[in-house]
Amino acid sequence: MLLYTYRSFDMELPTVSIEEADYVIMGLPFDGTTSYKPGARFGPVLIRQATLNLESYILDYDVDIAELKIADAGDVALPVNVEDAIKVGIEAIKELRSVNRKALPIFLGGEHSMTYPPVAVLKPKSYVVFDAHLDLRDSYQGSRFNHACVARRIHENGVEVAIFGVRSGTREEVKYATENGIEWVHARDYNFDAFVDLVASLSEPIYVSIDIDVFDIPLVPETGTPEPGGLRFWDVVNALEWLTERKNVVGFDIMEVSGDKLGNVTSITAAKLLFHILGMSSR
Ligand SMILES: [Mn+2]
Repeated sequence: MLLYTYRSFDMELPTVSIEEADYVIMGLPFDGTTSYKPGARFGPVLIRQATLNLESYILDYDVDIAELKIADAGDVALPVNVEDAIKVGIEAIKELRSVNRKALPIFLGGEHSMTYPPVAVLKPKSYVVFDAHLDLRDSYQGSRFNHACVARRIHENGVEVAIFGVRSGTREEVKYATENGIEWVHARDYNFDAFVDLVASLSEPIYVSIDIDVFDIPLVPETGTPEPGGLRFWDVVNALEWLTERKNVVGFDIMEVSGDKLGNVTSITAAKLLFHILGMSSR
């Protein structure tokens, strides 16, 4: 067996084997450190199912993503303990990369602690994250690998960190960001120019994480820790287009999609974003 994964739905896309793929989707279904609304373990299934509603032709780019070579590696079977889950995730991604090193990976979460495995394997120089939260806590609810600590752990490994769409954090997190040169933009101050100003000078390669809670609540009501006052769909798409056109992006994730009902609003937002990422990355 290539990878210990499973898959409950097929995406509404023709897929190829991992060996021949230019893009690989992999699910990291985990909600072991969720602090408020549970259900992120269903995120990858919900996103795949929500693709059934979408056209594979992306108007914006004149690209039909059904013509791309996309593989679905399934969902990694993760244990409940976060540190064990991170180890298993790392092994699965290493195995994926041993089969195909060139394909662009897109990971579907799962709560934000599942961004550790891809970053550990892909070793980017910069981490660009869209998130309502700073995620710069040293420890939360007894774990240094809680979803609320992910940006801090990544930064401690020498990775440059830039955070967009923030409207939640602690005084300590803000202090840590200031003292450690971590740039972040409040959702109220977010605009395209502010994004470009900050990311233009980041070192490459870049890993991009989209915590789905960066969007305003009507777009993403089913997520672990919703926050009002978020970004619009096109804010994020425009920013990602700039990055994929001009920078070396080695991987994406879409995290914190949650819920227990097929077709929920958050999964539709995430699936549409996934299709846009595939479309823009193929240009
Ligand atoms: Mn968040």
